[in-house]
Amino acid sequence: MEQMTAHHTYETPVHTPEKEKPLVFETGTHTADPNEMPAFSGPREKRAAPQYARLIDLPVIRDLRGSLTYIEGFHHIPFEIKRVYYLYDVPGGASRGGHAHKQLEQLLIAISGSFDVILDDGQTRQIFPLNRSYLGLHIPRMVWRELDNFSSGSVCLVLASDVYEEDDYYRNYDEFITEATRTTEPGDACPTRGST
Ligand code: T46
Repeated sequence: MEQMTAHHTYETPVHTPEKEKPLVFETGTHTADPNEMPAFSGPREKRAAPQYARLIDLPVIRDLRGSLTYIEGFHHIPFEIKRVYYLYDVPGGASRGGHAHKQLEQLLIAISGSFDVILDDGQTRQIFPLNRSYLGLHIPRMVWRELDNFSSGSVCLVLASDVYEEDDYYRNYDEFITEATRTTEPGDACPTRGST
């Protein structure tokens, strides 16, 4: 088995589709709640705070030529993939994000290098350090996100559930918080779903 690099903070077993193993997520800043699996039941994934964000351990095929990871919509992640984009050439000290989506769901992967994702659902704010190309962070709708601490040469791959739509963004934190805290159930704060 390939050794983890110095940046590795998760105790994550290598995932091969034919050999399922229990998943362990442990870092200084990240606590995963192993209880109560959500409706989506991909290969192996656990709920983590904020309550509706999840780290998903993606399949890895390793052989002497290297490693291959694949992602199928509605199989490994709980949505159909309608858009792919990636962030790269991020200068040292720069941050991205600073918004939430009304409907969009995304999976973020540190395809190369590392960066931190700070998530805030209006109740919980937590840092997810990403540094593994087989580890995806699923961000459901109505979660504020900020990305920073990009390492040199890092690449953030994003799989999105829909095409780009500026109207889907909350780019003002106060507006987001007003809407997110208006409903009683976290993650169910989307105005287009009829919450009042
Ligand atoms: C997110 C983080 C991780 C497009 O025209 N099409 C696109 O698909 C996207 C994603 C962006 N754009 C335009 C909109 C802005 O004029 O590109 C410009 C930069 O977008 P933004 O400031 O939203 O970029 P980030 O890196 O702050 O955020 C992006 C995504 O927008 C967002 O959904 O979660 O990456």
